[in-house]
Amino acid sequence: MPSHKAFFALVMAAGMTTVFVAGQGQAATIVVIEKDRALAPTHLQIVQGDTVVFRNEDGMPHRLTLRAAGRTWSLDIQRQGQERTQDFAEAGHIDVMCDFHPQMTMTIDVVKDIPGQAPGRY
Ligand SMILES: [Cu+2]
Repeated sequence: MPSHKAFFALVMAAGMTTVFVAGQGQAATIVVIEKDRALAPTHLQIVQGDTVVFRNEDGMPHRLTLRAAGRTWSLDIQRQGQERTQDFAEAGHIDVMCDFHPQMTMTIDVVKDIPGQAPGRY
C-alpha cells in the first residue's frame, strides 16, 4: 500500500477520476482530495472495512455530508490542510456532497468483502 502522498501523486499523474486501490485481503485506506471546489476522485469503489481520508487541499473550508440508505451524517468542518477520516463497515452506495459547495460531489460504492476473492476496489 503506497503512502498517502505517493498515492495522491499517482492519481494526479494519471488524471484519473476513478481510482484502483491495490491490496489483497486487508483493509485499505484511500485518500480523497478536496481541491478547487471539487472532490477527487469523483467515484470510488471500496471494500467494506476500508477507510477513506478526506483531505482539504483547498484555500477554503469544506464540510462533507454523506448520504447512505437510511442514514445521513456530516463530517466536522475542514479548514485548509485538515483531514477527516471515515470508516465504512457496511456495504452500500453513498453520495458525498459539500454543504458549502453543492457542485462538489462524489459517490462511494462499498462492496462486500468476500473471503478468497480479490478485493473489489477500483
Ligand atoms: Cu466545500
